[in-house]
Amino acid sequence: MILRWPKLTMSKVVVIGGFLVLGLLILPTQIKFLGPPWETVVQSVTKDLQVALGHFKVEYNRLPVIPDEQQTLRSDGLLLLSLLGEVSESDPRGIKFIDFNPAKDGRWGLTNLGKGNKPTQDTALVDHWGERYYIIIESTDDGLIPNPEYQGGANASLWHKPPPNIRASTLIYSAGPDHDPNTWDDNVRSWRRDGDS
Ligand SMILES: [Ca+2]
Repeated sequence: MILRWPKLTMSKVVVIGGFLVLGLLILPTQIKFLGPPWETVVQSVTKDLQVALGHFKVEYNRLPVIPDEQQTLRSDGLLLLSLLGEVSESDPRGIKFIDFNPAKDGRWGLTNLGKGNKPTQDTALVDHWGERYYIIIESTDDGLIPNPEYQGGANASLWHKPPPNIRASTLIYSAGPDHDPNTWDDNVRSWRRDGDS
């Protein structure tokens, strides 16, 4: 048996061409709708902050702030200003360890900037949902940080059991789209869920 391509009439060509044009019109809209994966972009900021803090420590053999044990810091104040190269007391060499764009509509960048977009005491770095990041610094010299997700194991499930400690020098996370740092399903963290940073 010989298979033949169906004969193309002018009307079929018009219909197929119409669908092709429609597809080309819809495709960019679909791609725009899918948009950038915000979780991935937000996680890259948490990792950038981690790297900047690491560079600060290599440069000065200390961190911009010394937190109390298990204290959770936020991406603002002395810590942020020092990384931005704005505090001569903690960063005498005036090194800019990290830089961010001004936030738009209170989201995704630096808020409360002063004249000429200069960082001020009130400046904060906010995530895609307008919240400051959470930062925990290892303070016991054993290379471990208590996992903020652990909650005594009470929130363990069949699929995910948060380890009690994470091996890292810093843990940084975003509260995610729901703005709540205690709901971990949508939190964006700098470390892997299985406990390695
Ligand atoms: Ca959350």
